[in-house]
Amino acid sequence: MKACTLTRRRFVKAAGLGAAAMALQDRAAAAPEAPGKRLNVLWVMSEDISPDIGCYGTPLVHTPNLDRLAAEGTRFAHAFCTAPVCSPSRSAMITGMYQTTIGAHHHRSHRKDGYRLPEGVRLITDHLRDAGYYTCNVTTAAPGVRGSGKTDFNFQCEKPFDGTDWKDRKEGQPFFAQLSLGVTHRSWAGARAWAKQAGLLVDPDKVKVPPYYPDLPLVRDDWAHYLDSMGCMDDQAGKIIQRLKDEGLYDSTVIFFIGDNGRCDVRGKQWLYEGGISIPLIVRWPGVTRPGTVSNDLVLAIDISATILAIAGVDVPPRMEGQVFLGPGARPPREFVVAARDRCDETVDRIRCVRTKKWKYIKNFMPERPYTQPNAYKERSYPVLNFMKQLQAEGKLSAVQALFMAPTRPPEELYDLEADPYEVSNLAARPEHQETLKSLRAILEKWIKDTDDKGQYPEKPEAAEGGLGAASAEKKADAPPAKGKKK
Ligand SMILES: [Ca+2]
Repeated sequence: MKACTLTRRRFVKAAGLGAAAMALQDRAAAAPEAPGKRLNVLWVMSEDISPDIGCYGTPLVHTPNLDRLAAEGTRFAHAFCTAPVCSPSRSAMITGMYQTTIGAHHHRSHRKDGYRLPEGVRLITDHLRDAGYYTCNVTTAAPGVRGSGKTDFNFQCEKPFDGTDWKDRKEGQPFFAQLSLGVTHRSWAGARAWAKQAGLLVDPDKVKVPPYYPDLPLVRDDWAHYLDSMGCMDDQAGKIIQRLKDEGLYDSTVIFFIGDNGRCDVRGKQWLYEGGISIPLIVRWPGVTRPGTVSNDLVLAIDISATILAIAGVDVPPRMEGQVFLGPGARPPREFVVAARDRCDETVDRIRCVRTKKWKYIKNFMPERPYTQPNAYKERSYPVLNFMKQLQAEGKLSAVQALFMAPTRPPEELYDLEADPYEVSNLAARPEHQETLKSLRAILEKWIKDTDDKGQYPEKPEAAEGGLGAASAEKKADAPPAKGKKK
């Protein structure tokens, strides 16, 4: 998809316009086409994907529908989830709050303890319902396509959605639909079967393996299998878009497409490297997004939550941490984003990161523990992890590959993402980068204080016990989809 080659931003820059004018034109854009008419919102989230889609520059994948969506709307090059794993990330998105603020930060820790959201924090669907919207978590997405219906909220709540299909709304009622696509979740069996039939299997010999992985057949195969899932997911996204068109809703519906967390791999899902927190974000907002634009603004997934309220004409609650990032009422772009990793299943950890456009600062609060702490889910689901452990024991990893196998972690990591996009050269101890380190450390410390990051407090034993069931739940989610069944 080459429509993104000359972005509006680059064009404005080339034309010599000032930064302020550029920001105004890019972000405030035009008013919606039909003032007064309330737009529908469709929020599609695909499981466990990094921006590995054609329009993001990924070769070998076949994603014509999402590439077209990006050509008709805006692609965000710097979008991030607030947590690199499902339940904290989705808890944040549905509330517009950092999971660390609302006590939902330990993955699936509140399944048995009746934990409820703090006073004054509501689901965006509650706000939307009050505003007259029909809310649904779509299962019957389009002919031949099922949404997984997953919520995975790490708190108890009643009736987060009104139904499972926007067709059940009242006549003339606007809708908010959330839709989870599960085909990109490991084990990718259903997606690969689709790709094989379509003649779109990715050739493992052609994939580009990150330098922190050993370039060996098992790794190439696993990476190619992940990329295989993109084509099937894109096909499903295309069918959903076609349904909107068939129903005459395409130009009255704002579409957000994202991943719920990064790819399910070593240094991906469950960690705060780019593979874990960087997600695709494509927005088509009729009358607001300009075709084929690319935005380099830093956006958090919780900013989508706030923006959806704005689309619906709902005042964003002052307490909401997500901020409107697009359209009328857009706030100035973020100068940094923060993401957090806490206990996942049986594996206790606390990691925080601050990311600017250039820098990534990571704080390991438990540096005495290795990156590769024992974790049943990851040991079962990440073949590359087990393979790398074996190669490490045999002394066959390069220095860069061995970084992640170290028995302990540095308390702080600092990466220059422009010079080192794979985050393998930790600059935290370099004298010339101490000012940068100090300023990012200060940002994190202030954020922890300002948001009252709940990760700083000990977990209640009953919640910790509840989280141990998460591994078996994830195992169920990993099962290959049965033909014709929910994927
Ligand atoms: Ca996920």
